[in-house]
Amino acid sequence: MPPKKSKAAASGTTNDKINELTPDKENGTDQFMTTNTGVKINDDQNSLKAGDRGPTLMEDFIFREKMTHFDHERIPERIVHARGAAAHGVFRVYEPMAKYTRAAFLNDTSLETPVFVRFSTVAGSRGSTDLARDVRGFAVKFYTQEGNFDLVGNNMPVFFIQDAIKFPDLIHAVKPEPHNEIPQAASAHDTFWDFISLMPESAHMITWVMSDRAIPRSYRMMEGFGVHTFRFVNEQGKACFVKFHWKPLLGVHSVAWDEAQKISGKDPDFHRRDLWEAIESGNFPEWELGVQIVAEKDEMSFDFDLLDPTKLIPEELVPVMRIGKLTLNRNPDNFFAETEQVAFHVGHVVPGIDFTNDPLLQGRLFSYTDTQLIRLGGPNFQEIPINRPIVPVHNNQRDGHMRQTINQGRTSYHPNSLGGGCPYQAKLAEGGFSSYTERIDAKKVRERSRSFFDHFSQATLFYNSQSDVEKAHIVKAFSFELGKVETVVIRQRMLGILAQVDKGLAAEVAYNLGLEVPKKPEQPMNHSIPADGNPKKYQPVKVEGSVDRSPALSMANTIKGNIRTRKVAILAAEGVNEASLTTIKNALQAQGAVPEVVAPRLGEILAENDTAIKVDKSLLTVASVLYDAVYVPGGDNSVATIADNADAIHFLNEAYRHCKAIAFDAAASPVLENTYFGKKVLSMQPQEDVQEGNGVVIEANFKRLASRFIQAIGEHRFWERESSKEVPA
Ligand code: HDE
Repeated sequence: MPPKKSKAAASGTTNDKINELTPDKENGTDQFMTTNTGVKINDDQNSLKAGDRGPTLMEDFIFREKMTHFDHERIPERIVHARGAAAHGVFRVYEPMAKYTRAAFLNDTSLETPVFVRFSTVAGSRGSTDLARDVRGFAVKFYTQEGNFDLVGNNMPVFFIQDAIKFPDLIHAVKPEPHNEIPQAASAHDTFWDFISLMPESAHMITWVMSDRAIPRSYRMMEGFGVHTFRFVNEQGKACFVKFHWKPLLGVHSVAWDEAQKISGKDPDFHRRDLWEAIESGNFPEWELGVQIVAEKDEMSFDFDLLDPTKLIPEELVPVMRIGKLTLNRNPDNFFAETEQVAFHVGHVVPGIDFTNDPLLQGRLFSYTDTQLIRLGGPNFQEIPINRPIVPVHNNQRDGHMRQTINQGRTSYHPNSLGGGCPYQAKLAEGGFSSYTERIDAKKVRERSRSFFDHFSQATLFYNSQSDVEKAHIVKAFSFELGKVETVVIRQRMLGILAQVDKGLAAEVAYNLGLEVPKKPEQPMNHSIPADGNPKKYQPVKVEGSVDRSPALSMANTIKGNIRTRKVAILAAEGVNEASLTTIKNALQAQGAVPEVVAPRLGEILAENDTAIKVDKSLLTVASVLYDAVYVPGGDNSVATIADNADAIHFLNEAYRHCKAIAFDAAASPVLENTYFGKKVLSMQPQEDVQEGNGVVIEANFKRLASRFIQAIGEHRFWERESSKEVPA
């Protein structure tokens, strides 16, 4: 018998539990190694040779099988959204939605619909960093009892372009430049901004991408949007328009841009790891599904076109109704088999959900299956386990590469009599899908509706709805990205676009670029030369919208106060005051936070009272950018060591710079003196209010210390610090 695998004793921390040795589900504890034909392998260490110093023999079928399989392990990565992470979960609706849709999974409140959700970045390749400034994909596969429904959305509610025919251009422009394949997973380069500056319709989306939404703290703290307007259709065949939203229960939070760039070096898997660890530790990420419903008769009652994917419906005009909850509760067993092979498609809908004529959506309906044919190698990708519906599949499709189903019988056509007429077509009442009978009566044209020509009003609405801090971040992001553009005329053209979004925004970015905002912005022509040759007809227009501020668009108004899963570093060394460390650690854990003892080296540290304390991470392997907050406990020796350790002081300086909650046991105040912010902060203490203390808590009483620190972490960030002149460059 093969040796049984041992199971390591479970110990305290989350990470220990995650890393605990467990037998493979697949192999159990007593399986022999075999070839793919099931032959038991007796030696997996040596190939078959003519003599122990001789050549390898062709005859070695075990070697050849293993190597051939290895040589074919890679499949083409997704052309966009290549970098991703996913999880399994469930969805449950709160109230029957029968008034709007006949979709069964949105009507039965007792039903838990299994889901598989994949988050992704768009531009980078499979091995790129999670923290790139980018849109995030938010793709949900619902395995419903009426077949699979895929809601393939993003974490921003609008898109760059209005017509799918421009998608290859957009993606070619943002991907690494073709002559030298630089830069990876970054939009800060000439070809991208060349394209954007010539596409005024991208003004709204690009303002979102330059906001902190493009650098989320966690996949678990992002909103999701279906982007397009879809249709719900009820049992009576009556339709309404619907926009889909995902609202994270942990709120919407981001990191700082400087931090994002540093995380990319310290832990390029930051988001992937965060999702994985949260689920492994039982902190299941949750979102509410929201819908904005618009009656058919109101289709034309907005100052923008519902079919235009560069527009959102302000929540002030149509509130988001929260109709159900998504919980992610299980990590994939195998990244390739599930996360890589999952095939989403906007065209996977179930009865009760239907499309609109949004030209971007219409183009997507073609693209997704087409891409799977090459990526997954043929038409049978729906048979891969992660893609299979939970309901049986019966049709007359046959054969093709890697067919898994063994169809029985003679009939693979319909109608037939030999097969008893099976499989039958389902009537509407039997759950058959029937497309919404929208009336179409039009000329066949290559044109865009005039109602799509307002490219700037909602960009302005978005910018106006941001807090001062958010606006400052947008200015910085544009300045960074355009600063990396080498062709001056592109920068100038882009300033012309920004001037139409907001004059102040354009002026600030122009200042940072050392340029003037063009007096008369170059007005790029929007679309093709029309058949009548009159390009004027195609110039963008600006419409006065009925909403000039939408609080829902600002992350400053998100949910705060929940510190579950927030990572807190406790900087300690030999001689730490055990009570000072443990009391705060326990208080944080009680609130669901994840404190980790970070010390100059791994192993254990001996506290003042001789208790041995386990070190979770050493200063050599972590950095402040991987934590949400930091605490320095007392203990003379520990305080002296930390005060003298350049990495520890850098840790604190950086945490301050990134506006994070920081707490000091009053006995650890000497450490503060070596930080750049110490003097300022000490002069502001003591403060009862964490806001007044600007997120830095210094306190001798452990109970008060814990409660003020927890309150500060719950605020997420103290962005006001950024205006401080003392922040080092
Ligand atoms: Fe996609 N998109 N897309 N997209 N998209 C793909 O399909 C495409 C668009 C989105 O985790 C591809 O299987 C076109 C908008 C996500 O596997 C491809 C257009 C939105 C994912 C494709 C768009 C999305 C994709 C590449 C313009 C938000 C990742 C691999 C008409 C609503 C899904 C694949 C996953 C993936 C085409 C625009 C979301 C090539 C042609 C708008 C989340 O088929």
